[in-house]
Amino acid sequence: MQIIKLVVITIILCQLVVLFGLWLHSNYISVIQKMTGATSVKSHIFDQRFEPDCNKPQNANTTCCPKSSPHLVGPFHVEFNWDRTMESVTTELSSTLLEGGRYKPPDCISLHKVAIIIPFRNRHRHLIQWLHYVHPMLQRQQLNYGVYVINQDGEGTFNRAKLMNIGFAEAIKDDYNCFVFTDVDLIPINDRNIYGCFNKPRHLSVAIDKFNFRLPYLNIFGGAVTFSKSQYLAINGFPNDFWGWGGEDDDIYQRTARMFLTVSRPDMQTGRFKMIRHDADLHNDPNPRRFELIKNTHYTMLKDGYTSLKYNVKKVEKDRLYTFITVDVGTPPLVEPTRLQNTTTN
Ligand code: UD2
Ligand code: MN
Repeated sequence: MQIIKLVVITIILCQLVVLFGLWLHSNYISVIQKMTGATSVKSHIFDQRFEPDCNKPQNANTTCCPKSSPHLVGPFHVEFNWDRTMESVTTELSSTLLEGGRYKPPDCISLHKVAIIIPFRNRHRHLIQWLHYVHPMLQRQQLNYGVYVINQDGEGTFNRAKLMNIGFAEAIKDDYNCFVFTDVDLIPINDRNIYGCFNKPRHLSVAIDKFNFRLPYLNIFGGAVTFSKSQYLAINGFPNDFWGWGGEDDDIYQRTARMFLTVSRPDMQTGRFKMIRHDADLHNDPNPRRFELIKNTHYTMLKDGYTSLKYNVKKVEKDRLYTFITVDVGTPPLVEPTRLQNTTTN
């Protein structure tokens, strides 16, 4: 009798804990908003259905492109030829593109209107290879797209995630509904890996040659990812305060998991990439604060992100192959408050 009582009480307690967990999760945003005073992010956004552009009423009389493009070939050959120049790639591709690296399929309305955002500084050699292979692939995918290279001005500490926020802020002016954020050194080798948006934020670069075509760890979210406009806004964009190499991809994963629970991914054959080998860059040393920052993402994500983004555009250049936007991202805080505390107490 006693045992039955105990079991019943345990079951009831477990149910209460589960219910409390579910309540906390569904009210997460409002709870955090109360704690932080941040009010700009909507609550309860776990699954943002992606609405294709061509379903909009004004496009009712035109043909949407098919779900699967007839131009896809699957795996394709990629070889880094270092004799290629920006001029040779321009000659090769300019007839297919509009100013600023823009393209629309000629015969149908694309399901996706995609801004491709590349965080950048001093990687022209890589950009040449990327443009040579990825433009034709995006065209085979029948995307309506534009390529935005967001170039960090000056020699200060590199800030990849902030550059991606700036890319979103600048490209959204051209009315995109989907955003691909990709490293300049990642070249897809299967064109069935669609650079478009899905019902969840998507990790595209799941199988990279550098990692023997495997995920090095389950929650990796670096390389190339896609977000619809509303998915990106739901996570308050990316962090602005990761200066130097590393950690920002894990922060973005945590923001995404918090709002969408899981991410979308292609299968390991479709999601294959070649990564251009390179040495570490100047002014992009591993960020010593990255582990400490990632621990607090759930609390900081509403305060630090798209809604708190500050930057200055120095120059916008519309080349035939891309729009090149040079920006001042600012500098990392000189003395961090936690450091200051540590030094004064030690
Ligand atoms: C990994 C991640 C990358 C990012 C980085 C840590 C994968 C496949 N890649 O790449 O997404 O999370 O670690 O920050 O998981 N860049 C420049 N100039 C610079 C420095 C960086 O253009 O001076 C850009 C460029 O687009 C580059 C990207 O930032 O591809 C990432 O930097 P990385 O290539 O040095 O980092 P990596 O290869 O370790
Ligand atoms: Mn790299």
